Amino acid sequence: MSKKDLTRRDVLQRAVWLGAFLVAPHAASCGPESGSISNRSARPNFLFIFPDQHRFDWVPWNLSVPVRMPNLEELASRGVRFNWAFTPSPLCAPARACLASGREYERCGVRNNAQDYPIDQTTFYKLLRDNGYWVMGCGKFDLHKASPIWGLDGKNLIKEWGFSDGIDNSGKQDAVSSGRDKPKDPYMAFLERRGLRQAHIEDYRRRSQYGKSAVFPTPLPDDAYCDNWVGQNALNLIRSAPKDRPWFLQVNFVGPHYPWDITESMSKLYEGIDFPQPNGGDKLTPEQNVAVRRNYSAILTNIDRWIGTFVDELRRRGQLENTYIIYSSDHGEMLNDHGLWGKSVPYQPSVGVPLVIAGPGTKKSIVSDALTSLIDLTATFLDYAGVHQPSDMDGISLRSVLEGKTRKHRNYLRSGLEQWRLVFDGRYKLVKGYPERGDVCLYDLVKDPLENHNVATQHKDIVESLSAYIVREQGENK
Ligand SMILES: [Ca+2]
Repeated sequence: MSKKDLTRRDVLQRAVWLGAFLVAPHAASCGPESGSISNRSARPNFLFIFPDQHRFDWVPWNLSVPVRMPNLEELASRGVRFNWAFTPSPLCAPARACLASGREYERCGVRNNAQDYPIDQTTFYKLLRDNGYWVMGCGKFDLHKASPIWGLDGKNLIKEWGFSDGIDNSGKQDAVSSGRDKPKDPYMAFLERRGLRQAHIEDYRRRSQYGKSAVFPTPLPDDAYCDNWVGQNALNLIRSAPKDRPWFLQVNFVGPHYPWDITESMSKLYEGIDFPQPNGGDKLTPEQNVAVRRNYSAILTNIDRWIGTFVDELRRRGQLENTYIIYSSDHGEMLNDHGLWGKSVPYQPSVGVPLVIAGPGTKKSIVSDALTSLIDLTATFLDYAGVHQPSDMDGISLRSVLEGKTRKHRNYLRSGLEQWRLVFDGRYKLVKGYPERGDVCLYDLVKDPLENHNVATQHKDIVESLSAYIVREQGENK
Protein backbone atom coordinates (compact mmCIF):
# COMPACT_ATOMS: atom_id res chain seq x y z
CA MET A 1 0.00 0.00 0.00
CA SER A 2 1.44 3.39 -0.93
CA LYS A 3 1.32 6.29 1.49
CA LYS A 4 -1.19 7.94 -0.83
CA ASP A 5 -3.59 5.02 -0.38
CA LEU A 6 -3.61 5.29 3.38
CA THR A 7 -6.53 7.03 4.99
CA ARG A 8 -5.78 9.58 7.67
CA ARG A 9 -7.13 7.18 10.25
CA ASP A 10 -4.87 4.38 8.99
CA VAL A 11 -1.76 6.45 9.23
CA LEU A 12 -2.65 7.91 12.60
CA GLN A 13 -3.28 4.44 13.95
CA ARG A 14 0.04 3.36 12.48
CA ALA A 15 1.67 6.30 14.22
CA VAL A 16 0.03 5.27 17.50
CA TRP A 17 1.23 1.71 16.97
CA LEU A 18 4.74 2.87 16.20
CA GLY A 19 4.56 5.19 19.16
CA ALA A 20 3.65 2.33 21.44
CA PHE A 21 6.15 -0.21 20.15
CA LEU A 22 9.06 1.85 18.93
CA VAL A 23 9.05 5.14 20.77
CA ALA A 24 8.30 3.89 24.27
CA PRO A 25 11.39 1.64 24.65
CA HIS A 26 13.47 4.51 23.30
CA ALA A 27 11.86 6.81 25.83
CA ALA A 28 12.61 4.33 28.58
CA SER A 29 16.32 4.46 27.89
CA CYS A 30 17.58 7.61 29.51
CA GLY A 31 19.99 9.52 27.31
CA PRO A 32 23.12 11.26 28.52
CA GLU A 33 22.76 14.52 30.31
CA SER A 34 23.83 17.63 28.46
CA GLY A 35 25.08 19.30 31.63
CA SER A 36 23.99 19.78 35.19
CA ILE A 37 22.52 23.11 36.16
CA SER A 38 23.83 22.72 39.68
CA ASN A 39 27.36 22.93 38.30
CA ARG A 40 26.82 26.30 36.77
CA SER A 41 26.85 29.61 38.52
CA ALA A 42 25.03 31.67 35.87
CA ARG A 43 21.28 31.48 35.72
CA PRO A 44 19.98 30.14 32.38
CA ASN A 45 18.38 32.07 29.55
CA PHE A 46 15.06 31.05 28.03
CA LEU A 47 14.10 31.21 24.37
CA PHE A 48 10.39 30.40 24.19
CA ILE A 49 9.16 29.95 20.63
CA PHE A 50 5.38 30.19 20.68
CA PRO A 51 3.60 30.23 17.31
CA ASP A 52 -0.14 30.72 17.04
CA GLN A 53 -2.37 27.73 16.24
CA HIS A 54 0.14 24.90 15.74
CA ARG A 55 -1.77 21.65 16.32
CA PHE A 56 -0.10 18.84 18.25
CA ASP A 57 0.11 16.26 15.48
CA TRP A 58 1.48 18.50 12.70
CA VAL A 59 5.02 17.59 13.64
CA PRO A 60 7.83 15.88 11.73
CA TRP A 61 7.77 12.77 13.94
CA ASN A 62 4.15 12.04 13.01
CA LEU A 63 4.49 9.64 10.09
CA SER A 64 1.08 10.55 8.69
CA VAL A 65 1.94 14.19 7.99
CA PRO A 66 4.80 15.14 5.64
CA VAL A 67 5.52 18.45 7.38
CA ARG A 68 9.24 19.31 7.37
CA MET A 69 10.64 20.91 10.52
CA PRO A 70 14.26 19.71 10.70
CA ASN A 71 15.31 22.25 13.31
CA LEU A 72 12.46 21.23 15.63
CA GLU A 73 13.56 17.61 15.17
CA GLU A 74 17.11 18.61 16.04
CA LEU A 75 15.81 20.41 19.12
CA ALA A 76 13.86 17.29 20.14
CA SER A 77 17.05 15.23 19.76
CA ARG A 78 18.72 17.53 22.30
CA GLY A 79 15.84 17.41 24.76
CA VAL A 80 12.38 16.09 25.61
CA ARG A 81 9.28 16.11 23.47
CA PHE A 82 5.85 15.54 24.94
CA ASN A 83 3.04 13.46 23.46
CA TRP A 84 0.35 14.86 25.73
CA ALA A 85 0.60 18.64 26.03
CA PHE A 86 -2.72 20.49 26.33
CA THR A 87 -3.67 24.12 26.29
CA PRO A 88 -5.70 25.04 29.39
CA SER A 89 -8.10 26.88 27.06
CA PRO A 90 -8.10 26.66 23.25
CA LEU A 91 -8.55 30.33 22.43
CA CYS A 92 -5.90 33.03 22.00
CA ALA A 93 -6.51 35.41 24.91
CA PRO A 94 -7.49 32.87 27.61
CA ALA A 95 -4.64 30.50 26.64
CA ARG A 96 -2.06 33.27 26.86
CA ALA A 97 -3.62 34.58 30.07
CA CYS A 98 -3.37 31.10 31.64
CA LEU A 99 0.29 30.97 30.63
CA ALA A 100 1.05 34.49 31.90
CA SER A 101 -0.74 33.96 35.22
CA GLY A 102 0.18 30.29 35.65
CA ARG A 103 -3.47 29.61 36.46
CA GLU A 104 -6.17 27.31 35.15
CA TYR A 105 -8.85 28.79 32.89
CA GLU A 106 -11.40 29.64 35.61
CA ARG A 107 -8.86 31.75 37.49
CA CYS A 108 -6.80 33.33 34.71
CA GLY A 109 -8.96 36.47 34.56
CA VAL A 110 -9.79 36.19 30.87
CA ARG A 111 -12.91 34.28 29.78
CA ASN A 112 -12.67 34.95 26.05
CA ASN A 113 -11.13 37.20 23.41
CA ALA A 114 -13.35 40.10 24.52
CA GLN A 115 -11.44 40.57 27.78
CA ASP A 116 -8.05 42.13 28.51
CA TYR A 117 -5.55 40.59 30.89
CA PRO A 118 -6.16 42.17 34.33
CA ILE A 119 -3.31 44.62 34.62
CA ASP A 120 -3.07 44.22 38.42
CA GLN A 121 -2.78 40.42 38.18
CA THR A 122 0.79 39.24 38.32
CA THR A 123 2.56 37.42 35.51
CA PHE A 124 5.57 35.16 35.46
CA TYR A 125 7.17 37.76 33.20
CA LYS A 126 7.00 40.26 36.05
CA LEU A 127 8.31 37.71 38.55
CA LEU A 128 11.30 36.99 36.31
CA ARG A 129 11.93 40.70 35.79
CA ASP A 130 11.67 41.43 39.52
CA ASN A 131 14.27 38.75 40.09
CA GLY A 132 16.92 40.10 37.78
CA TYR A 133 15.94 38.73 34.39
CA TRP A 134 15.83 40.86 31.25
CA VAL A 135 12.40 39.80 29.96
CA MET A 136 11.60 40.25 26.27
CA GLY A 137 8.79 39.44 23.91
CA CYS A 138 7.86 39.96 20.28
CA GLY A 139 5.11 38.94 17.90
CA LYS A 140 1.45 38.95 18.95
CA PHE A 141 1.15 38.97 22.74
CA ASP A 142 -2.68 38.74 22.71
CA LEU A 143 -2.99 40.01 26.28
CA HIS A 144 -5.26 42.91 25.30
CA LYS A 145 -7.62 41.54 22.65
CA ALA A 146 -10.44 43.77 23.90
CA SER A 147 -8.38 46.96 23.59
CA PRO A 148 -6.46 46.81 20.32
CA ILE A 149 -3.93 49.54 21.12
CA TRP A 150 -0.41 48.39 20.46
CA GLY A 151 1.36 51.69 19.86
CA LEU A 152 3.30 52.09 16.63
CA ASP A 153 6.43 50.94 18.46
CA GLY A 154 4.56 47.96 19.99
CA LYS A 155 5.41 49.02 23.52
CA ASN A 156 2.02 50.19 24.78
CA LEU A 157 1.58 47.83 27.75
CA ILE A 158 4.67 45.68 27.74
CA LYS A 159 6.13 47.18 30.94
CA GLU A 160 2.82 46.70 32.77
CA TRP A 161 2.72 43.02 31.76
CA GLY A 162 6.21 42.55 33.18
CA PHE A 163 8.49 42.82 30.15
CA SER A 164 11.73 44.76 30.08
CA ASP A 165 11.64 45.25 26.32
CA GLY A 166 9.66 44.02 23.37
CA ILE A 167 7.53 44.68 20.31
CA ASP A 168 3.86 43.68 20.52
CA ASN A 169 2.11 43.48 17.17
CA SER A 170 -1.44 42.60 16.23
CA GLY A 171 -2.62 39.29 14.84
CA LYS A 172 -2.98 38.78 11.10
CA GLN A 173 -6.58 39.89 10.69
CA ASP A 174 -6.44 42.57 13.39
CA ALA A 175 -3.50 44.26 11.66
CA VAL A 176 -5.48 44.71 8.47
CA SER A 177 -8.81 45.63 10.07
CA SER A 178 -7.27 48.09 12.56
CA GLY A 179 -4.75 49.47 10.08
CA ARG A 180 -7.07 50.01 7.13
CA ASP A 181 -6.97 53.81 7.34
CA LYS A 182 -3.62 54.22 8.99
CA PRO A 183 -1.28 51.89 10.88
CA LYS A 184 -2.18 51.11 14.48
CA ASP A 185 0.44 48.48 15.22
CA PRO A 186 4.16 48.18 14.50
CA TYR A 187 3.80 45.64 11.70
CA MET A 188 1.44 47.79 9.64
CA ALA A 189 3.68 50.77 10.42
CA PHE A 190 6.59 48.74 9.03
CA LEU A 191 4.62 47.90 5.87
CA GLU A 192 3.70 51.57 5.52
CA ARG A 193 7.37 52.56 5.60
CA ARG A 194 8.09 49.93 2.96
CA GLY A 195 5.21 51.14 0.76
CA LEU A 196 3.49 47.75 1.11
CA ARG A 197 0.54 48.49 3.40
CA GLN A 198 -2.07 48.91 0.68
CA ALA A 199 -0.89 45.80 -1.16
CA HIS A 200 -1.26 43.78 2.06
CA ILE A 201 -4.74 45.17 2.75
CA GLU A 202 -5.81 44.40 -0.81
CA ASP A 203 -4.40 40.87 -0.55
CA TYR A 204 -6.41 40.19 2.63
CA ARG A 205 -9.55 41.67 1.07
CA ARG A 206 -9.21 39.32 -1.91
CA ARG A 207 -8.36 36.41 0.39
CA SER A 208 -11.53 36.94 2.43
CA GLN A 209 -13.62 36.42 -0.71
CA TYR A 210 -12.34 32.85 -1.00
CA GLY A 211 -12.44 32.02 2.71
CA LYS A 212 -10.58 28.92 3.88
CA SER A 213 -9.74 27.84 0.34
CA ALA A 214 -7.57 30.93 -0.35
CA VAL A 215 -4.06 29.54 -0.74
CA PHE A 216 -2.48 31.91 -3.26
CA PRO A 217 0.79 33.66 -2.33
CA THR A 218 0.96 37.11 -0.81
CA PRO A 219 2.46 39.92 -2.92
CA LEU A 220 4.80 40.71 0.01
CA PRO A 221 8.50 39.92 -0.40
CA ASP A 222 10.02 37.44 2.03
CA ASP A 223 11.59 40.04 4.27
CA ALA A 224 8.25 41.87 4.73
CA TYR A 225 6.24 38.71 5.52
CA CYS A 226 4.96 39.01 9.09
CA ASP A 227 6.60 35.94 10.61
CA ASN A 228 9.93 36.95 9.09
CA TRP A 229 9.53 40.44 10.51
CA VAL A 230 8.74 38.85 13.92
CA GLY A 231 11.76 36.56 13.62
CA GLN A 232 14.03 39.49 12.83
CA ASN A 233 12.63 41.39 15.83
CA ALA A 234 13.50 38.39 18.00
CA LEU A 235 17.04 38.33 16.68
CA ASN A 236 17.42 42.07 17.32
CA LEU A 237 16.13 41.63 20.88
CA ILE A 238 18.62 38.83 21.63
CA ARG A 239 21.41 41.03 20.32
CA SER A 240 20.32 44.07 22.33
CA ALA A 241 19.88 42.28 25.69
CA PRO A 242 22.24 43.42 28.46
CA LYS A 243 25.24 41.11 28.67
CA ASP A 244 25.39 41.06 32.45
CA ARG A 245 21.92 39.57 33.08
CA PRO A 246 20.10 36.34 32.25
CA TRP A 247 17.30 36.83 29.74
CA PHE A 248 13.92 35.42 28.73
CA LEU A 249 12.48 35.90 25.25
CA GLN A 250 9.04 34.80 24.04
CA VAL A 251 8.64 34.79 20.26
CA ASN A 252 4.94 34.83 19.36
CA PHE A 253 4.90 34.05 15.65
CA VAL A 254 1.56 34.92 14.03
CA GLY A 255 1.54 31.73 11.93
CA PRO A 256 0.34 29.13 11.23
CA HIS A 257 -2.94 30.88 12.13
CA TYR A 258 -5.46 31.37 9.30
CA PRO A 259 -5.39 33.00 6.71
CA TRP A 260 -2.99 30.72 4.91
CA ASP A 261 -0.94 33.49 3.29
CA ILE A 262 2.56 32.45 2.27
CA THR A 263 5.22 34.11 0.14
CA GLU A 264 6.04 33.11 -3.41
CA SER A 265 9.16 31.26 -2.25
CA MET A 266 7.22 29.44 0.51
CA SER A 267 4.66 28.29 -2.07
CA LYS A 268 7.36 26.08 -3.62
CA LEU A 269 8.07 24.19 -0.39
CA TYR A 270 5.32 21.57 -0.70
CA GLU A 271 4.66 21.54 -4.44
CA GLY A 272 3.43 18.09 -5.44
CA ILE A 273 3.39 16.80 -1.84
CA ASP A 274 0.25 14.89 -0.86
CA PHE A 275 -1.43 15.25 2.53
CA PRO A 276 -4.02 13.09 4.29
CA GLN A 277 -7.61 14.25 4.02
CA PRO A 278 -9.43 15.64 7.08
CA ASN A 279 -11.23 13.27 9.39
CA GLY A 280 -14.85 13.93 8.45
CA GLY A 281 -14.19 17.27 6.74
CA ASP A 282 -16.77 18.92 4.56
CA LYS A 283 -17.31 21.72 2.01
CA LEU A 284 -13.78 21.82 0.58
CA THR A 285 -12.78 19.48 -2.23
CA PRO A 286 -9.97 16.95 -1.59
CA GLU A 287 -7.66 19.10 -3.72
CA GLN A 288 -8.54 22.21 -1.70
CA ASN A 289 -7.91 20.40 1.57
CA VAL A 290 -4.48 19.29 0.35
CA ALA A 291 -3.71 22.84 -0.81
CA VAL A 292 -4.64 24.29 2.59
CA ARG A 293 -2.51 21.70 4.35
CA ARG A 294 0.46 22.51 2.12
CA ASN A 295 0.22 26.18 3.09
CA TYR A 296 -0.24 25.38 6.79
CA SER A 297 2.90 23.22 6.59
CA ALA A 298 4.84 25.84 4.62
CA ILE A 299 4.15 28.40 7.36
CA LEU A 300 5.51 25.93 9.92
CA THR A 301 8.57 25.13 7.83
CA ASN A 302 9.28 28.85 7.63
CA ILE A 303 8.99 29.15 11.43
CA ASP A 304 11.29 26.15 11.69
CA ARG A 305 13.87 28.02 9.61
CA TRP A 306 13.85 30.68 12.32
CA ILE A 307 14.46 28.04 15.00
CA GLY A 308 17.65 27.20 13.11
CA THR A 309 18.59 30.88 12.86
CA PHE A 310 18.07 31.39 16.60
CA VAL A 311 20.13 28.31 17.48
CA ASP A 312 22.94 29.52 15.20
CA GLU A 313 22.82 32.94 16.85
CA LEU A 314 22.96 31.46 20.36
CA ARG A 315 25.84 29.20 19.37
CA ARG A 316 27.70 32.14 17.84
CA ARG A 317 27.17 34.12 21.03
CA GLY A 318 28.33 31.20 23.21
CA GLN A 319 24.92 31.04 24.89
CA LEU A 320 23.52 27.80 23.50
CA GLU A 321 24.67 25.63 26.41
CA ASN A 322 23.11 27.96 28.96
CA THR A 323 19.76 28.56 27.25
CA TYR A 324 16.57 26.54 27.50
CA ILE A 325 14.77 26.47 24.16
CA ILE A 326 11.08 25.72 24.43
CA TYR A 327 8.72 25.22 21.49
CA SER A 328 4.94 25.07 21.88
CA SER A 329 1.73 26.84 20.78
CA ASP A 330 -1.25 28.52 22.42
CA HIS A 331 -3.72 26.02 20.89
CA GLY A 332 -4.22 23.96 17.76
CA GLU A 333 -6.14 24.20 14.48
CA MET A 334 -8.90 21.80 13.39
CA LEU A 335 -7.96 21.97 9.67
CA ASN A 336 -11.43 20.71 8.72
CA ASP A 337 -11.34 17.63 10.97
CA HIS A 338 -14.93 16.94 12.03
CA GLY A 339 -15.85 19.63 9.49
CA LEU A 340 -14.42 22.31 11.79
CA TRP A 341 -11.83 25.07 11.42
CA GLY A 342 -9.87 27.07 13.95
CA LYS A 343 -9.99 26.12 17.64
CA SER A 344 -12.29 26.76 20.63
CA VAL A 345 -13.60 23.16 20.58
CA PRO A 346 -12.63 20.22 22.82
CA TYR A 347 -11.17 17.95 20.09
CA GLN A 348 -7.48 17.07 20.17
CA PRO A 349 -6.48 19.10 17.07
CA SER A 350 -7.81 22.15 18.98
CA VAL A 351 -6.58 21.47 22.55
CA GLY A 352 -3.41 19.48 21.82
CA VAL A 353 -0.19 21.44 21.28
CA PRO A 354 3.35 20.42 20.40
CA LEU A 355 5.90 20.74 23.20
CA VAL A 356 9.67 20.35 22.98
CA ILE A 357 12.13 21.50 25.66
CA ALA A 358 15.92 21.33 25.49
CA GLY A 359 18.51 22.96 27.69
CA PRO A 360 21.00 22.55 30.51
CA GLY A 361 20.38 19.30 32.36
CA THR A 362 17.56 18.00 30.16
CA LYS A 363 17.80 14.41 28.98
CA LYS A 364 18.38 13.91 25.28
CA SER A 365 16.03 12.34 22.72
CA ILE A 366 13.34 11.56 25.27
CA VAL A 367 9.72 11.08 24.18
CA SER A 368 7.56 11.66 27.22
CA ASP A 369 4.01 10.45 27.85
CA ALA A 370 3.75 12.71 30.90
CA LEU A 371 0.52 14.71 30.92
CA THR A 372 1.29 18.41 30.85
CA SER A 373 -0.41 21.77 30.38
CA LEU A 374 0.91 25.13 29.20
CA ILE A 375 0.62 26.40 32.78
CA ASP A 376 3.36 23.91 33.67
CA LEU A 377 5.70 25.93 31.46
CA THR A 378 5.10 28.92 33.72
CA ALA A 379 6.17 26.82 36.72
CA THR A 380 9.15 25.41 34.82
CA PHE A 381 10.47 28.85 33.84
CA LEU A 382 10.27 30.04 37.44
CA ASP A 383 11.84 26.83 38.75
CA TYR A 384 14.88 26.97 36.47
CA ALA A 385 15.23 30.71 37.09
CA GLY A 386 15.33 30.06 40.83
CA VAL A 387 12.21 32.14 41.44
CA HIS A 388 9.62 30.97 43.95
CA GLN A 389 6.25 30.19 42.39
CA PRO A 390 3.41 31.96 44.22
CA SER A 391 0.96 29.59 45.89
CA ASP A 392 -1.96 30.89 43.82
CA MET A 393 -0.42 29.59 40.60
CA ASP A 394 -1.55 26.15 39.39
CA GLY A 395 1.40 24.98 37.30
CA ILE A 396 3.73 22.12 38.21
CA SER A 397 7.36 22.37 37.13
CA LEU A 398 8.44 19.83 34.51
CA ARG A 399 12.00 19.81 35.81
CA SER A 400 11.88 16.28 37.21
CA VAL A 401 10.54 14.94 33.91
CA LEU A 402 13.07 16.91 31.88
CA GLU A 403 15.96 15.66 33.99
CA GLY A 404 14.79 12.04 33.85
CA LYS A 405 13.96 11.75 37.55
CA THR A 406 10.34 10.79 36.92
CA ARG A 407 8.10 9.88 34.01
CA LYS A 408 4.80 10.69 35.69
CA HIS A 409 3.74 14.30 36.00
CA ARG A 410 -0.01 14.86 36.35
CA ASN A 411 -2.80 12.35 36.83
CA TYR A 412 -5.26 14.50 34.88
CA LEU A 413 -5.24 17.29 32.33
CA ARG A 414 -7.94 19.91 32.07
CA SER A 415 -9.09 22.34 29.43
CA GLY A 416 -12.17 24.46 28.94
CA LEU A 417 -13.76 27.45 27.31
CA GLU A 418 -16.96 29.23 28.25
CA GLN A 419 -19.48 26.44 29.00
CA TRP A 420 -17.55 23.27 28.17
CA ARG A 421 -14.91 21.43 30.19
CA LEU A 422 -12.78 18.39 29.53
CA VAL A 423 -10.62 16.14 31.65
CA PHE A 424 -8.14 13.57 30.35
CA ASP A 425 -6.60 10.77 32.38
CA GLY A 426 -3.98 9.58 29.88
CA ARG A 427 -6.44 7.37 28.03
CA TYR A 428 -10.02 8.55 28.41
CA LYS A 429 -11.15 12.09 27.69
CA LEU A 430 -14.44 13.26 29.13
CA VAL A 431 -16.12 16.32 27.61
CA LYS A 432 -19.09 18.00 29.27
CA GLY A 433 -21.10 21.02 28.20
CA TYR A 434 -20.25 20.82 24.48
CA PRO A 435 -23.75 20.20 23.11
CA GLU A 436 -22.76 19.70 19.46
CA ARG A 437 -21.83 16.10 20.24
CA GLY A 438 -24.14 15.36 23.16
CA ASP A 439 -23.93 16.66 26.67
CA VAL A 440 -21.53 13.96 27.84
CA CYS A 441 -18.83 12.56 25.56
CA LEU A 442 -16.14 10.05 26.43
CA TYR A 443 -13.36 9.25 23.98
CA ASP A 444 -10.79 6.49 24.27
CA LEU A 445 -7.77 8.25 22.79
CA VAL A 446 -5.73 5.06 22.65
CA LYS A 447 -8.27 3.11 20.56
CA ASP A 448 -9.91 6.11 18.92
CA PRO A 449 -7.34 8.92 18.56
CA LEU A 450 -9.52 10.74 16.04
CA GLU A 451 -12.42 10.95 18.52
CA ASN A 452 -15.06 9.49 16.24
CA HIS A 453 -16.79 7.30 18.82
CA ASN A 454 -18.49 8.47 21.98
CA VAL A 455 -18.19 5.57 24.42
CA ALA A 456 -19.84 7.28 27.40
CA THR A 457 -22.65 4.71 27.67
CA GLN A 458 -20.16 1.78 27.70
CA HIS A 459 -18.06 3.21 30.54
CA LYS A 460 -20.41 4.78 33.05
CA ASP A 461 -17.94 4.28 35.90
CA ILE A 462 -15.23 6.24 34.10
CA VAL A 463 -17.71 8.98 33.21
CA GLU A 464 -18.71 9.18 36.86
CA SER A 465 -15.18 9.44 38.23
CA LEU A 466 -13.98 11.95 35.62
CA SER A 467 -17.19 14.00 36.08
CA ALA A 468 -16.50 14.16 39.80
CA TYR A 469 -13.03 15.49 39.03
CA ILE A 470 -14.44 18.27 36.83
CA VAL A 471 -17.01 19.26 39.46
CA ARG A 472 -14.38 19.26 42.20
CA GLU A 473 -11.87 21.32 40.21
CA GLN A 474 -14.47 23.81 39.00
CA GLY A 475 -15.69 24.27 42.55
CA GLU A 476 -12.20 24.92 43.84
CA ASN A 477 -11.39 27.33 41.04
CA LYS A 478 -14.45 29.54 41.04
CA1 LIG B 1 -4.12 32.03 19.13
